Amino acid sequence: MRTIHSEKHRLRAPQTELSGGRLVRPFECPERVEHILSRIAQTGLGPVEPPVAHGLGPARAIHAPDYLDFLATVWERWRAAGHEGEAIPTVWPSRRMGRRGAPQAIDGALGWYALAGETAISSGTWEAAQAAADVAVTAADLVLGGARSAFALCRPPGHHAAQDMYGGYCFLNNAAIAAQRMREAGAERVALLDVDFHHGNGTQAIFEDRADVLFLSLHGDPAQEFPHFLGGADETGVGAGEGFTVNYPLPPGTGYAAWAEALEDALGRVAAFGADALIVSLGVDTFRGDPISSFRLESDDFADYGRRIARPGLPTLFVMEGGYAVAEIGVNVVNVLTGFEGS
Ligand code: SP5
Ligand code: ZN
Repeated sequence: MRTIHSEKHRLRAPQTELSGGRLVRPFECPERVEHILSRIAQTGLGPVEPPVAHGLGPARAIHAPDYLDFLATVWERWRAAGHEGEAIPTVWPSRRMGRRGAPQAIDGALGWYALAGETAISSGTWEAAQAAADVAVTAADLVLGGARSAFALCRPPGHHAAQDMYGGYCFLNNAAIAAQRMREAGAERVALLDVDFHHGNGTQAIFEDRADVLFLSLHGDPAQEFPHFLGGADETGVGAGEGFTVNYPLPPGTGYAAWAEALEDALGRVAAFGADALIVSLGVDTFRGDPISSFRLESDDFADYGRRIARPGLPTLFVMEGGYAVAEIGVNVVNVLTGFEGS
């Protein structure tokens, strides 16, 4: 399997994450990618190649113009306002507010576009986010060109980013951008399976009113887990998209047997949908050692579910999302990919 990867991910290197009332070193850190790359080399998974630059066109097909302008300028505006730390929102257009649109001041604009406050913005964030989108598009093009599978080693991740919202470590929704790319290249139906521990709220929001992209997500129950406000089993799509959103919220402590049962149901729906291609939002924060999550998958379980994901026999694009047990992330990710390939 070919991997697409950009060194520009290193430009996304914030020093702070607001966690438990403290500013800590971010869980979503550059070493994650280094561990995955060394495991790819160690196992001989396949070549690692840089992305083709596509400009903002593919991102514009998913994200709002004002949101992209915000991302492109937020860091300069934050510095121009005289702030010395990294950009973190402190105020939101919460319930019973938010009638006035994005405010002029950067402090207000941050809250307007942020869905969470843990994700600090720093100098190279926008450049890294654009490179991650290029990675996803380049890998999607490999699959469109006839490859059985490809791995988009995206960083920063994407599945929490909606049309006009960032947070949960995400800025551009790499998997959604790839799905749209596939649609525009002629795939009539795309299934997007999100196995990250967290609900893919951004991806759901982007596709909830569409019948051409089936979104399925296995995740920690939002009653207990981030992102808290989306991901219930009763969210099944909107309008023409009714029936094309499927959520599997699972309780803290979920182990592989229960998780795999949900996966089997999801794969059955992928087959019934008649997808032309499958995109996997691949987060390995379901691992039992993950520092911010509560599922209990073992490293071997990742290989097992990689095999199961191969079963529908679809051209498959894996897009990197979360996973914060850094020492084990390489083994867990590559286990999914080799499980898929070996089956
Ligand atoms: C892509 C992705 O996996 N994003 C996840 C973002 C989660 N950020 C907030 C997590 C808060 C978790 N707090 C639990 C701490 C347990 N020690
Ligand atoms: Zn996650």
